[in-house]
Amino acid sequence: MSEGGDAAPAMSPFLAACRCEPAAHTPVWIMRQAGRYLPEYRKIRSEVDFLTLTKTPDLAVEVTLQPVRRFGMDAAILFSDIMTPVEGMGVPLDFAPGPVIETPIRSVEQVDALRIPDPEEGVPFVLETVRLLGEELPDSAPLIGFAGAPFTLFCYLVQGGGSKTFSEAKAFLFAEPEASRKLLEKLADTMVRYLEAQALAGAKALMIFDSWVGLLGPEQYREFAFPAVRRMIEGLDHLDVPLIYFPNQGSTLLGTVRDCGADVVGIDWRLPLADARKTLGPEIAVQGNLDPTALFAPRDELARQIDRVLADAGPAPGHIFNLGHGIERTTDPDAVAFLVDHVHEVSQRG
Ligand code: 1CP
Repeated sequence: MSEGGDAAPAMSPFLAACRCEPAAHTPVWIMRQAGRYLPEYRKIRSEVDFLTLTKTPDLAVEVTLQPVRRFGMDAAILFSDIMTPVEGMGVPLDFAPGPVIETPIRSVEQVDALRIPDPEEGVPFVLETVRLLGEELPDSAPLIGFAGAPFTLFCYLVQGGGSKTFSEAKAFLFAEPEASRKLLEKLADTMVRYLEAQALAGAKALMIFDSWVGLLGPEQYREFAFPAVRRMIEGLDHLDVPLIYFPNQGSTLLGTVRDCGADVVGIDWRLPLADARKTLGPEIAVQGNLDPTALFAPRDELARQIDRVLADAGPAPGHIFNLGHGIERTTDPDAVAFLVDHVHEVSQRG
């Protein structure tokens, strides 16, 4: 493994890469690294439902630590969900297994009725989990706090649940632009407070998931989703923690994304990292972007795919290895172990 050595940088490889500074090796973690592909996660989930798991700090800490322990990940990600803070806004929430909202938001009156909650009151269990993780995690695996981007949260709130197209949510943007903008701003302001609270509780980096933004054309992105995420990032600028923005399936939007203010941009597998780097420039780090299904390939092919991602990222600092989206639940954990070890070995820099 790659820890130690007299000249080891004071900063963890993950935090160094976030700041485009040289790291001892390319850091690696994977989206949805805590979850159902791990038998130790399934064991806990067989005893409690998902909401209980997110609301019980000891259990949330345990499942956050599981992949760090098993694989030696270079970062941990808080075990929670992007929808968790929405309950405190006054929106009752269920999971089956994705988020379900009984009364979707479809009017300006419903938008006006939403609260911007104090995180210590709305989600004390999340902040307690973050605090406990600060005691448990090694310095080599800093904690990433996270939130949903306003547009992605908007998708669930207006649609009422998961969808392949989020047509109702997108239709609302076109039909009710003013109410939409109001909702997006309210979500941005709520998420600023939520992420700020996570950083104050000890999160070392913050990630904003824009999972559904690839459904938008460039004009709707620039008019609605982008200003809201930019507002969010501006609101967090005063914090001394790196900000990661992940515009999933957003390769055609990267020219706009470049100006969002994030330190790191997550890239899905549809765009080579070299192209992303060209658009984003040398001062923004990239995170990604192995196709999650590559983990089902024989080891030699998996190694080849990993090497290609590393080669695409190039020798400049500022690459955090990750999948291009969340890990599939049928993935063999041994393939993940191979991935982490291979990235560490190949990218070792003394
Ligand atoms: O065990 C279970 O049944 C629950 C499955 C599950 C898990 C493990 C859900 C429901 N959420 C989570 C945890 C989670 N969600 C994490 C922390 C774990 C980790 O990464 O290790 C994070 C960061 C999220 C974020 C999240 N939730 C996103 C953004 C990231 C992405 O994958 O794009 C989204 C879109 C959600 C919504 C959601 N929550 C759960 C599901 C199954 C879904 C997506 C399904 C849908 O849209 O219907």
